[in-house]
Amino acid sequence: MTIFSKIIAREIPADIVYEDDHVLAFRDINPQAPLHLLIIPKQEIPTINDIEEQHEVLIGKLFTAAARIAKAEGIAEDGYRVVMNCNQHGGQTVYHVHLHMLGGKPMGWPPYTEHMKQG
Ligand code: DGP
Repeated sequence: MTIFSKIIAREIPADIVYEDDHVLAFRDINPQAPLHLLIIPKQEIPTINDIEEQHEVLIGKLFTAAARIAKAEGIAEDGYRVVMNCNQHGGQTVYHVHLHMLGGKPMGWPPYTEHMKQG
């Protein structure tokens, strides 16, 4: 059980921007861009390494939700970055898979965030 399961269960508050039967999206508590959302499956899958065939439809739904959310947030045309971190070298801190959606400014390249540079 991670903090994200508590957000899904409404046990702790979050600024939720999207919800359907399988997916929840909310604003990151520590934004790295003007728009920084986390898009998560309601089913808890710890890391990308745990994704199996049975999850393929669900993972697809994350991206369908991402497309809808980008349009709703007004960043679809300008563009945005979607990132999923895995384990320590990937900078993962919450072990419930999530897409980071970053936008509202040009994101630049390479895609290292400040907190990752320090690590
Ligand atoms: P990652 O490092 O890829 O595992 O990203 C985890 C993100 O989750 C990180 O950017 C901060 C965010 N986060 C952690 N705890 C909370 C929380 O309680 N609420 C919200 N909204 N975001 C959180």
